[in-house]
Amino acid sequence: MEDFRKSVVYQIYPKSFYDTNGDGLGDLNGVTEKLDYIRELGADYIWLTPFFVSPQKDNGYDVEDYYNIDPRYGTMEDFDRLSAEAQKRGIKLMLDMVFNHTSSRNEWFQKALAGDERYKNYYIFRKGKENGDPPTNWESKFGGSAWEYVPQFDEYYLHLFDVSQPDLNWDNPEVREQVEAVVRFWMKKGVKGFRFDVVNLISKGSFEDDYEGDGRRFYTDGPNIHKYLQELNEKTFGADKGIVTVGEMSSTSMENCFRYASEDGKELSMVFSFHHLKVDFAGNEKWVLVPYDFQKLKKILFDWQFGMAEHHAWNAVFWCNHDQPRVVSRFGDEGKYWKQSAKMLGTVIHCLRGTPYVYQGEEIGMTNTDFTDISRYRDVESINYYRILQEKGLRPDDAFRIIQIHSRDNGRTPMQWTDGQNAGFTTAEPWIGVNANHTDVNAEAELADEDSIFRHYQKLIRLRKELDVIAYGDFAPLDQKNAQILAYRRSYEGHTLLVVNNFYGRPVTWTCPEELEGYSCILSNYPDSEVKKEMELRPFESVVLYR
Ligand code: TEU
Ligand code: CA
Repeated sequence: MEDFRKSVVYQIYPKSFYDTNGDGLGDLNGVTEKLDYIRELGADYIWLTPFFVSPQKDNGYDVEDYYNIDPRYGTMEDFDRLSAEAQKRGIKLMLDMVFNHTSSRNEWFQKALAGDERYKNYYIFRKGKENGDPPTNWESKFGGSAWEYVPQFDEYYLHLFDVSQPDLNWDNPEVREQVEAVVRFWMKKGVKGFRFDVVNLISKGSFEDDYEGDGRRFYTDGPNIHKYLQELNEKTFGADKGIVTVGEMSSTSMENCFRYASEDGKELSMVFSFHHLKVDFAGNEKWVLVPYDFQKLKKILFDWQFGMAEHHAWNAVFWCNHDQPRVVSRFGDEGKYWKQSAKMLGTVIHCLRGTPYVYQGEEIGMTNTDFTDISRYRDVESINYYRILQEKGLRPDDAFRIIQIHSRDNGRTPMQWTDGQNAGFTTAEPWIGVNANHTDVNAEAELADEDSIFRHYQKLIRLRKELDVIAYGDFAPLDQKNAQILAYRRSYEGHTLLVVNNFYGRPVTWTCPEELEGYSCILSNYPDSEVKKEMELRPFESVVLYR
């Protein structure tokens, strides 16, 4: 069985990774060309976000055809070559399966719209209310009502995301069979990993108005969710113990994750949860400007570490993905302590109990965008909310400031390969702007520097393979309430790891609650960290002690 506890996954957003045919869009051949870079980093898996045929309203999370490659990204031959070249280097591919919804251009939805009852039942159509309102007051995650009116039926269809992303009806057994067929198709092509997009939203509960929230409590971790996941597992990837799976769990509860990611293997290998990334929200409200809550961040991370271990379930651990702002800009310091804080944040994640995910560019310290005008943004969610915030009464400048901080495009600007034109990403006009800081922040410079963020990530990945305590150890918080420090202990078969991090740009003195007899410092982001009970931690200093 594949030991995913010793593995690290590198996430690629192909559109922004590397363009090989000069059309301004990254492509599959671009991934193939950069495989040696990923091998150098040391990752075991590449998670590729969707490259299937799609109108790209949501950059491929709107799938028109699950069996073919979008020509913008390449051909099936390109995919097969990528797969073979990755295999030569010991790298496995993890594909992104979007089954909560399809694109409205998907053949199934087109047949539904044409009135074919069989296909109408693939989706969720409902009559409106007596007064002509949509069936429920639920809000789409991208803004506005979650229902779209279809005049020819005098009915609405449900879309939890964009109007071009109708939700599939998983209660229809035929839909589940279709989904299983897709997974089996990609398994036959040798794929060894799957990430399932918003998979805890597939089982809808009752269609009621929500007077407390946006509707999510009626469809999140819904009534048949465990049944559907177990069935998918049994009929597809469960047959191959070498396959690793991760479910993206939107607004989930830890209790459900105990089951989604239980080590009994009946559902998935592991889960992404997002509570630790909502610490700069106001409750569930993302479109606000509030400083992040450090104590809350710690508490959520630690509660999940503890809870999942106690219930024999496995976490995916991460700061970044294609939906999140860049972590060095978010919880670090992209200015003066750029290097130190990026390394510190990497250390925090990689020494936790769970499988770490590195998102393209994180390993070179890429930052949020430098966009100063809304016309530079591409993400449907950002564009919608810029309008919605103004409709709610915000001044354009204030709305824009919120978009700058929270936009998903922060994570989607082109990978910065060099200090040259377009950061070496493309020879054409890139589909989304390149950050001007590529002159300083780029892979070439990182590879040339023995003390770089890249080299630090490389060490972290190597350490997970070398030290069982990182992969298998128990977790315990240290001095959890400390106002400035995030520290924890991992222990396994007589070995102990202490991970101590200063989250702020000012020094702090910290008395380690452990006796430090026999420990040595195996990793730090300063050249001269010492093993001392009274620690003088410099700005964003991070030390890993091992015994
Ligand atoms: O994202 C799920 C999701 O709910 C969030 O990422 C959401 O886009 C954001 O937090 C709202 O503020 C997944 C994919 O990762 C994302 O790229 C897709 O847009 C979405 O599903 C729909 O498929
Ligand atoms: Ca291209």
